[in-house]
Amino acid sequence: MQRLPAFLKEHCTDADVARIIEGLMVACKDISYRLHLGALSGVMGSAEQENVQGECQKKLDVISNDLIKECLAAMPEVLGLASEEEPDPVACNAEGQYLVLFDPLDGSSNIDVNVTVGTIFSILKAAPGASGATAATYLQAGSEQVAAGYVLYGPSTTLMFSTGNGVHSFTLDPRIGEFLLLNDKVEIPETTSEFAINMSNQRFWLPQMQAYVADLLKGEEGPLGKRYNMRWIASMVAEIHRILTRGGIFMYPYDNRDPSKPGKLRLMYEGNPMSMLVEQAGGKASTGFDDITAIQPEAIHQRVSCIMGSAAEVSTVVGYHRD
Ligand code: AHM
Ligand code: MG
Repeated sequence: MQRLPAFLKEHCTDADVARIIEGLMVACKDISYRLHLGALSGVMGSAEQENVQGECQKKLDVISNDLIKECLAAMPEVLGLASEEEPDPVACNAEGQYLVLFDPLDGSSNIDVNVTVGTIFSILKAAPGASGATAATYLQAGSEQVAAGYVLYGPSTTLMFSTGNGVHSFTLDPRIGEFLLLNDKVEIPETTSEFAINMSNQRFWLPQMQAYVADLLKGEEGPLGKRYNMRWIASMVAEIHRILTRGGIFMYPYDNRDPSKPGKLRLMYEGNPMSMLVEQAGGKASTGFDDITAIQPEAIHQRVSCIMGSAAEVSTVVGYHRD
């Protein structure tokens, strides 16, 4: 089985991007180790502080953020970073050309109950002369991403990434501390009968989304003509991993709980990187109205409505929004 460094050398045309992905994996291996020790690592529970979005941080959110930051700051290729856990972008090395945006530990409400979480990353190229400390440097559409991926910390630790030429999956072999290639061309089946959505928000959705899910629930007798099954892990990484493995549709759509937040998930380090992976694997990613990766971001922590997965099912949802 091919090791990650050899695979990157062979398949990634940009050596800087390859080094950044390898560097990120040093931090992710450390996070994986700590998560697998669980309560024995002494890092469970709340950090008793809030992030910029008013969410209560877990100790492991903070530790994971610090581990990744430390790794990236030491890399000459990295101009700056932006994180879910940092209010503002952080400048790294003035000679670097790349920006790394990340959610250090997504789905962290799952940590204390020993359920899958993950790290999500997106890599952008900075304009010449741009500053790593300025938000404007980072505000590029998802279609500009040069690479994106996630590391899933589940029963095994899996890396899934794309540098724009398909999606590749690796598993961490903890015996040798290396990511080994599992599948060099991950593809999402075009159709599905499995959906993932947090149904408790139903009354807050747009009428279009309410109509689509109502039709889903009608099964064989409804206009969609098939019986669907449902999953909800409350960990986007786990949800997208399932979809990249066997198809499906994941939705965290717009809701009007708080009109200032169009959806719960963040565009730049959740919506965009996951959209790149889904699209590179043959699926689709939309807000219901627009392609997620076409959105011109206005803020680092901007929210976005996410509907992504098997291409035919996402097109069906887009159809409900158009009509
Ligand atoms: P987080 O970045 O604070 O962990 O929030 C993102 C997570 C996603 O992984 C998941 O899809 C969603 O929040 C679950 O939210 P909810 O608890 O509302 O179902
Ligand atoms: Mg998150």
